[in-house]
Amino acid sequence: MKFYNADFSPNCLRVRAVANELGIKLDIVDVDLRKGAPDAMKALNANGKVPVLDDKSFGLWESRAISAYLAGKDPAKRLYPDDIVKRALIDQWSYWQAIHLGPAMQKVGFERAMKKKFGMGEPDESKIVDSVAEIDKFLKVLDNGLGDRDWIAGDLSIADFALASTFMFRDAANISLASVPRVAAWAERLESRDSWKKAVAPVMAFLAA
Ligand SMILES: N[C@@H](CCC(=O)N[C@@H](CS)C(=O)NCC(=O)O)C(=O)O
Repeated sequence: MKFYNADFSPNCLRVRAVANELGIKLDIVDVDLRKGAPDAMKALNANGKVPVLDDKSFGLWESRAISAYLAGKDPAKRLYPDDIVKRALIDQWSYWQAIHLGPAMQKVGFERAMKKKFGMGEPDESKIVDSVAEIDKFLKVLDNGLGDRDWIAGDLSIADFALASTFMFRDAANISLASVPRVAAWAERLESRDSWKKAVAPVMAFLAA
């Protein structure tokens, strides 16, 4: 399966980690978005955004949908189980990450870490006051949601990978988890998995460059 990827992208990271967890080898095609997406990718995703999966000409975009599709290829691993309650919880946290936590984290990550890296100027804290306050609120929601569970929906699932990728800029963007110990422990648990370490290595190389 061909996978159109960008190393700095949290959306690509979550899919690479899910594929690693499943033992699925993706044929990575690195895309330099500043130069524009390749035609073969745009033919599959007219949005021109990564990630895009090409599974024998079946094109699929939206990272969480790709994660669910890959999980469906190996149901025994139960990363996206059939049970409707479990699946509903996985969807709930995945959508929440996509619509609420993720955008706030991305705004702060861009302003504090990526803006300078992309040569787009110095960080401007006045632009992210609302997002910083939102993150504070959302992290408490996640901390309560985890409760005494190891994983957000009970067992390890694609929702954990969806959520985890949103934290990839946290050190570079100075986002502390000190006040949310269950989130900190969960992040450490997930980030110590081989699947994650392998997926995140190119991100760390990108941030360090
Ligand atoms: N909701 C999409 C977001 C995809 C997205 O925004 N990708 C970014 C990289 S993180 C991108 O390709 N940006 C390039 C552009 O917008 O031209 C997903 O989860 O896959």
